[in-house]
Amino acid sequence: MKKTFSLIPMACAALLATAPLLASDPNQHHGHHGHTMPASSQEATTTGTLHQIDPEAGTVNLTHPAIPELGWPEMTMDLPVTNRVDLTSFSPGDEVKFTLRLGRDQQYRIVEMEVKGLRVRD
Ligand SMILES: [Cu+2]
Repeated sequence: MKKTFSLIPMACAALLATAPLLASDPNQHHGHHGHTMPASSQEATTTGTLHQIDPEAGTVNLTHPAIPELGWPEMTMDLPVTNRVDLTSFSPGDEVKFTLRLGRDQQYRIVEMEVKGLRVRD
């Protein structure tokens, strides 16, 4: 008997289909960006679908769309999360909005993350 494929690729497709919400976020604010833009961006806010969450290791596995600010294609990957983000409040399958920031060690980390859809802010 053959195993069925995981649902993850379908989740990616669904995410891409809903990508237009990336296009504009009138409520975005970047109060900590007081200086001129660096040559390449060290921070980007985007969306994703969580697949795995490891609070002990401080990592998540997620699928994110292309991130033009960083020159990243759309992909499924593991990302470290800073201890400012409480991973115990997330579940696999959550659609999230998150901010990546480049550390001095040239490693991108998620510095902020929230579930989309549950909490509506305006
Ligand atoms: Cu990636």
